[in-house]
Amino acid sequence: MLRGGGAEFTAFDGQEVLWRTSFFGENMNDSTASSDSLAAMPKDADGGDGPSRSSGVDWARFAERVRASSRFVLTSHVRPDCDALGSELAMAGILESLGKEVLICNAFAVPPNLQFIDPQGRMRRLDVDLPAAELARYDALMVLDTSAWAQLGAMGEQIKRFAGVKMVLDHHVSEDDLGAEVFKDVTAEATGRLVIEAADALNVPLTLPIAEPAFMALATDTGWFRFSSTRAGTLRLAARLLDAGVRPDDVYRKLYENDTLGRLRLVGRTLGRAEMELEGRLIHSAIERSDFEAAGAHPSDSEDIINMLLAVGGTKFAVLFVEQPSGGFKISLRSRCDVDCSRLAEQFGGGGHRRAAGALLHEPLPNVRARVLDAVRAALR
Ligand SMILES: [Mn+2]
Repeated sequence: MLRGGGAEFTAFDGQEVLWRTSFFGENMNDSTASSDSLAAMPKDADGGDGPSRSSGVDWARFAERVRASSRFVLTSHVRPDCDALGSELAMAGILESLGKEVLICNAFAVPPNLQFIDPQGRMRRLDVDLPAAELARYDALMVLDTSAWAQLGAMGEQIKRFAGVKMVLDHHVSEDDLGAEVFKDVTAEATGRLVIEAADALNVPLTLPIAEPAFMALATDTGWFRFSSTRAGTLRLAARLLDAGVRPDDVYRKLYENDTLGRLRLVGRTLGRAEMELEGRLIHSAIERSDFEAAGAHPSDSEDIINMLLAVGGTKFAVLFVEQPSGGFKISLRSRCDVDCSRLAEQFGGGGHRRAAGALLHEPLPNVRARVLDAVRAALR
């Protein structure tokens, strides 16, 4: 199971990523926050689209808007994934090659496991690395990979206040009125595609500093080219990025072969005690604080283990109980059937999506396990 984001992963892992950020002091009780970052998943083949054709974006208009401004602020969604970060960095490279001044400013810190994407440390965090008043120096603001206020965190207020040109470049279906001109293609498999189409529209050649983050965006949002959003055109676009010098083996290693031995041992302990019930439809496991210590693992190392449980053939529902550093047990729920995770999570004061949700219970493990599994069994019967 790959880590590192992606459209489907984001949907399944929205809760996971959300909780993960909680270890860094944010969103601890934010389990019902909208993290609707599920990309559109077009079912149809694209009929052999070239890499620079898109059905939703008026690229001539986009290019006109870009040419008319000179100092750009780029921003993206909280609980960032590689499509958010990679699209920002690639767009920064494009705009800079046109002689524009570019600031990347977000309402989040780049998560430790994704910091490799920004070797030059270009990402600024609003109010931490950059006072909000600085934004007034810029004459254009571009929001990438989201169109929802709920996903913008503290940048939302700054976007409302911003006096210059405002643009959105995105591929998500859900959309708020951000008071910006919207350049959107919901058939795009990643915002990273739209960024490359923008480069084409602006006649910017694909150098490695543009191509590499764009490749990370494209590869992760398509689950490394295996989700249903992957089309022939996806691979043609990827081929262009490889022509620009991207090394997929290098990117893959940074993304997915970057775990610690502690993480590996934690995975081993957790999978080793997994239990199945209901003729294999339900699978569950638990991680206690002592497991993190014994494995030498960091609290965030439990991320994504829930999805590994679903790798067993025939499983329809997975539950993972994870003891939190601050106390209590986080419950993660994943569904591969019509049982709605968010409804179950809501029974325990949590929330999330149909296919992925979570809650936090301050009770001993035997109680938590009994209560949650009883509810899940009842829902699965
Ligand atoms: Mn995306």
